[in-house]
Amino acid sequence: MQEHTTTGRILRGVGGLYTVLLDGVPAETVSCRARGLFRLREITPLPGDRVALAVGDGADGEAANTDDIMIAEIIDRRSALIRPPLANLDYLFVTLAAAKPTPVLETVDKLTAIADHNGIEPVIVIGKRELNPAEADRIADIYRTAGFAAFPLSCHTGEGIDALRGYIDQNLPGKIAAFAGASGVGKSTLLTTLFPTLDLATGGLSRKIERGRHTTRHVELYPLPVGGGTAFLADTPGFSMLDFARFDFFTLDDLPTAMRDLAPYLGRCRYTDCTHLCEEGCAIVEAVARGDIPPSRHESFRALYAVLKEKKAWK
Ligand SMILES: Nc1nc2c(ncn2[C@@H]2O[C@H](COP(=O)(O)OP(=O)(O)O)[C@@H](O)[C@H]2O)c(=O)[nH]1
Ligand SMILES: [Mg+2]
Ligand SMILES: [Zn+2]
Repeated sequence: MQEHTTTGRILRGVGGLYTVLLDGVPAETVSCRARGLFRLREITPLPGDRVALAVGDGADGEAANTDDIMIAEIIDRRSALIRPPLANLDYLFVTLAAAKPTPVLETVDKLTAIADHNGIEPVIVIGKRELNPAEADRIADIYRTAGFAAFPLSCHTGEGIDALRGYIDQNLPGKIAAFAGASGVGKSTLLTTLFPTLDLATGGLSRKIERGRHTTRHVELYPLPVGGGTAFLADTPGFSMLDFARFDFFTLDDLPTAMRDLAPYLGRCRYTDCTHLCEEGCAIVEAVARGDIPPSRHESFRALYAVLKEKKAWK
């Protein structure tokens, strides 16, 4: 049998059957399985992976059925999350609300640290701004000072939406993104506002987590037009804060370097074994006192330090 290769991106994988968006125009998807060699190597292709496909030519020159196409190789996997199962996530939109529910910055800081540690760019979205504009802007300031892009906005008044849309159009073409945040902060509303073509009503991002005995949690990527390109939005029904927090090994030693506004001060403390909690001569504590590091970021550092010290590792 003749064979040629083509390339594409895995959009979903359920029960060993993958949906792959082929490169090229017009966009075309195929269903296929992975070669047995993946099982031998104990590597599982994941949504988000770029893959090479081996295509066997059927009798009429066309690939006749699913079995004539196989995932042959994973190309350049940059990162892989175990939970949610997703490869190459580029952007994590950490979503909270100015009010209803009350913002919890420690949770935001935990998510951003884990994302940063995994090479994922966190973007802070503060929704429901019209309920408390001063609070929304205060939070945005904290995260801009810490070195993140931050967008206070309201889906009800439309304020701030264009700024986020501009960021998305500029940065997301060709990238994989996900929205995380507590239930009720307004993620679904925002996604509908940003991407009207997304059909939230018929499943997709609003789908409930399937917890049945024979269903495993899976992620699906939705290709979306952004800024003249295509972004891949991860359907993450199971992304509670906790799920994200558990996705990777993360130790106490990783914490200071994973907080991007604290990291530049490392190595500048008086004592080499400084824990940066409250020590004399701590460069980080001094930077907080000067107003160069937002106090809430250091409070989160201390809280997360305590958790990590207790647990040794988040898993
Ligand atoms: N006041 C206000 N409420 C909003 C806004 N955006 C969404 N909501 C409301 O917040 C609630 C939760 O929204 P939803 O999108 O389902 O949140 P999700 O659980 O994060 O997906 C709904 O009642 C929305 O109408 C907003 O900009 N302002
Ligand atoms: Mg929702
Ligand atoms: Zn220190």
